[in-house]
This record gives sequence, structure tokens and C-alpha cells, in this order.
Amino acid sequence: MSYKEAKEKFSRIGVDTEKAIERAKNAAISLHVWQGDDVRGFDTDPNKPLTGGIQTTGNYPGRARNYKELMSDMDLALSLIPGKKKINLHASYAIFDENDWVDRDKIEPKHFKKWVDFMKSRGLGADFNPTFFSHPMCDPLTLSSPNKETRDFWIRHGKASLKISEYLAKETGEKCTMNIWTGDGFKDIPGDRLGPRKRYKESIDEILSQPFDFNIVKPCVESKVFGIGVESYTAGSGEFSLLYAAENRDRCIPLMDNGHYHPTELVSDKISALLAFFPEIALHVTRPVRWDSDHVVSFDDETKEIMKEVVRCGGLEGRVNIALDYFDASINRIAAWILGARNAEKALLYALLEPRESFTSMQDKGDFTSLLVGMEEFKTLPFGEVWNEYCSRLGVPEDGEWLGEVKKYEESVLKERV
Ligand code: RNT
Ligand code: ZN
Repeated sequence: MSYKEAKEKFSRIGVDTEKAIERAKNAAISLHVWQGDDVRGFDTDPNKPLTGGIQTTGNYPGRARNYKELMSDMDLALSLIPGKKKINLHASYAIFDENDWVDRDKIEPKHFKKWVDFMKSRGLGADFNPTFFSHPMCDPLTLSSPNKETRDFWIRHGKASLKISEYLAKETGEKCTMNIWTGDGFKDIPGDRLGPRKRYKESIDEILSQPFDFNIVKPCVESKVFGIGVESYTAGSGEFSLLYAAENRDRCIPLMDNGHYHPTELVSDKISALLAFFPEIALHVTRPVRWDSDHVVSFDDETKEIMKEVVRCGGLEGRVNIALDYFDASINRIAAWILGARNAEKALLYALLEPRESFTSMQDKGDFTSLLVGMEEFKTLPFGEVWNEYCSRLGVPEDGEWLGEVKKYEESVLKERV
């Protein structure tokens, strides 16, 4: 079937594929640097264990070992993913000149200058994350630690990150989310649940008391139900993070990662609930398999449903900041980057093709028969043709045509990294 025929099929249900393509093109998805090097970063010993309850599994050869390798890998990934992109940085990806190393509480915008050059020359926006894990100052807690010295260190890190986020926003000319996530929590049943949460709250208050421009910097708080080694309690639970953002709506927005909830809870259902209260929210799109495993994003039901909700709720009009968050070291890391990002983009385009007005009106009229039939039949419309058309218009390979380039790069570049 040709794109023309597919277009005709969609127009029969009242959908203009051209409009969907236009809208998908302009919707930004933030690509996470940490898929390229197993969340190691450049600021501490690269062989240190990953802490904070997250885990990268696998040891596929070819991990990026420094910023040049990471940027080069990212360039290949970017050239094979359609659509508008931002780059999601972590503080641990600071780039130091020789003898210029400083600890995380002292990092400055200048340590991200090379990233800014990278983004500017490629027309990309930026997002930022302070890194509250994999560091000797985790005791193992950070912002919720009972030790003032520890908390103060991490508060200084949060403040330094705010400055960097503002710098990134100004330089790239796009708003920058700054996501606060800590792995603070306990393996076993705590004797005190309130203390760490109060300290966590006060620490975030302290970080956000530093002046910044909320129009261009969007601090987020990311919740989590549990992590490896912190199975019994997390300070930044769902209620904690949501209430924090609700109470601080003049300087903070909530962030939902779809790997961070009980397995039967769906982020796709939570988006509209949050948007009924917050002007803006942020998402980490991932794929949890039995736990927060951060598998490569798939073109699966929940990813499609998340994107449908983003579209239905006006998320593309600046209300939902979409970022990816997964890390798989068991397959070619660049292919993982590309596949997950293409799948997110695919789900977005798919969502934009939904006959939204007619589905809404069926629901409002109580015609649930037509709604169910319509939704089921939508599933077998020729979406693949529209997707391929989208890719070719944006100058990236169609499905079936990009992996060869990654394999070539693996042979010529990744295999040399031993
Ligand atoms: C961890 C959180 C967090 C991290 C990144 C690296 O469970 O999802 O967002 O994955 O900050
Ligand atoms: Zn996340």
C-alpha cells in the first residue's frame, strides 16, 4: 500500500494525516545521554557501582568512555531518529578541562559549555538533572540524610544545577526542565518515615529558594515507589512528590516516570488527573518489566496510551515535557537509543492520527458501542505507511533501513573500544 492510499483510509474516519505529520514534527522529545554509557558519567570513577537503586544490566562491548565518544555515538543516533529533539543531561556528564575537576557541589555552567556547543550546532534544546547518586557523598542518603554535612553538600549541588539549567535554557533558547530525583530510601522497614521526608522537603525548599526564572527553568520532582536495595521505603514517594509540586506550583512541576508505580497503576491514566491541576507536567517514558528495569521503550499499548493522553490533553501545546529514561547495556547501546526514541516518536504520531473529536463525541453521547468498535478498528489502519512517509520526509531512514548503519559503526568504531 502507498502513503496515498493510507492517507485516504485515514481520511475516511475524518483524520488528516498531513496535519498529524506536521504536529509530530514539532513535538520535542528529550533524548537522555545516559543510555550511551550505562549512566556512568565523567565526573567520578567510571567503574564505581551505580547507586540509588537503579541498575544497568549487560556488558555489550562499545560503551562510550568519554564525552567525545558519547557525542559521536549520539550524533549517529540523532541522525536516525525523526522529529524535534532535546538532549537530557545529568550533572555527572560535566566536561572538565585538565586539572579543572571540581566536585558536584561546585560545578558551573562552564563545565557544560561543550554540551551547549554541541546542542547549538545541531539546533537542539536541553534538559538537566542534578545527579544525587553514584557518589561518595551519598551516605547512602542525600537530600533526606540525617547528616547536615551530607544534606548541605547535595543542596549546594541542587543550587549549582539550577544555575546550569538556566544557562542551558538561555543558550539554547528553549525551556529547560531540571529534574530532582534521589534514590533515598531504605531496604527494610524504617523506624522513622516522617523524618527523612521532612528533611527531603526542607532540602528541596532550600534548593528552590535560590532565585531562577521559572518561565525558562522548570524544576521537577520525580517520585518513585521503590528501587533495588530500597525496597521498603522511598522518601520521594508518589504522594510526597505530587504534594510537593502542588504546594510549590510557582516554582516546581511534577514528573512521572512510568516505571515508578505499582505494576497495575498506569501513568496514561494519571496524566489527565495531574493536568486538571497543574499547568505543566513532565514525563519519563520507559518500559518497566516486572520492576523499574528501564528496558528500551517499545511501541506497546501503554506507550501508545501515554502519547494519546499527551495529545488529547493539549500536552503538545507546552503542557507536557516528554523525556526518555531507559538504559540497556545488553544490546548495542546506540541501537537501543534509536529504537526507543523511534518508538516514542512512533507512538506520538500514532496518537496524532486518532479521530479524537469523534471518539470524544461518541463518549459524550453515551454511544460506547461505536466508541469500542471505532477504537478497535483504528488499530488495523495502515499506520506503517504514514510512519514511513514521516521518516522519509524528515530525512531519516524508514524502518528496516537504519540498523545497518549502526552495525557498520559497531564494526568500525565500537569494536575498537576495548
Ligand atoms: C531512576 C529515575 C531517574 C534516573 C535518571 C538517570 O529510577 O528514573 O530518572 O533513571 O535520573
Ligand atoms: Zn526517571
